[in-house]
Amino acid sequence: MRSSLGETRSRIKRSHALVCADSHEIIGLPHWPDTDVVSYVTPGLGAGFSLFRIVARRDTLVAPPPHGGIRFVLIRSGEVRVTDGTETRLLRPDDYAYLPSSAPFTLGLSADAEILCLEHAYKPLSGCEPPGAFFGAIPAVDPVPLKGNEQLHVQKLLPEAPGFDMEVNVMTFAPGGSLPYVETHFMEHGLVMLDGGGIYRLDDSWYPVAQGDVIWMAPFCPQWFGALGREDARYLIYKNWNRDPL
Ligand code: UGY
Ligand code: MN
Repeated sequence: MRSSLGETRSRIKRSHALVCADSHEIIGLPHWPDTDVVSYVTPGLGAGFSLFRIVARRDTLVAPPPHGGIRFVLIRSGEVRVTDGTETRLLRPDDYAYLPSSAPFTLGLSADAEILCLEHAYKPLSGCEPPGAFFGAIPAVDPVPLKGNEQLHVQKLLPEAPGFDMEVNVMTFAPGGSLPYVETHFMEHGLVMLDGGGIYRLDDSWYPVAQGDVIWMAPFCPQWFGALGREDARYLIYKNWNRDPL
């Protein structure tokens, strides 16, 4: 709900940002024709990646990123036809694609399509072939909890191979579940609350968060989450991964 009284839940700090629907700026971009774009996280904040939402206004065709790099898309609604002219996939809600810049993948969005999109510059690893395109669907929650924490499950969306310089995971917390400790690490995060809510500690601030909220965590931002309410809290989380920080 937007307020005309100068209020917003969004907070932009040096070490983190919380971006909420009440302050979204909906724009158009020439390389995303016939779509509404909401940029949640960009390098302008200090981030090493870009995270945004795309909503198609009509059937539309989107070219590969003009700036190269990896494009990761998660379908939230509608259909998206992904093709490089050789390989074609039709993606539906909860399907996702990791698209390298080495192949010219276009996105054909249906008029009702909504996608989450994350882009970053790929960091090569010497002696390691960069991965090709990878497609999947958010899997059912693994019955085995994370490190014996009964209330926390993690689903990894990308292969655990050194060629991948990023991780995208879905983390599911049962009500009352939490991260086991306050994390500080050199990797940064982009996070989208998919369901439920709770309290996010970011640096020395504590924020109530709910479905639709987006968070950027800079390297070393102290972070902790505790789930509240009666339903599971679920978030999608990106981090730069598998590479030396230097
Ligand atoms: O993978 C992570 O670093 C994750 N546990 N961080 C987080 O949920 N804030
Ligand atoms: Mn973390």
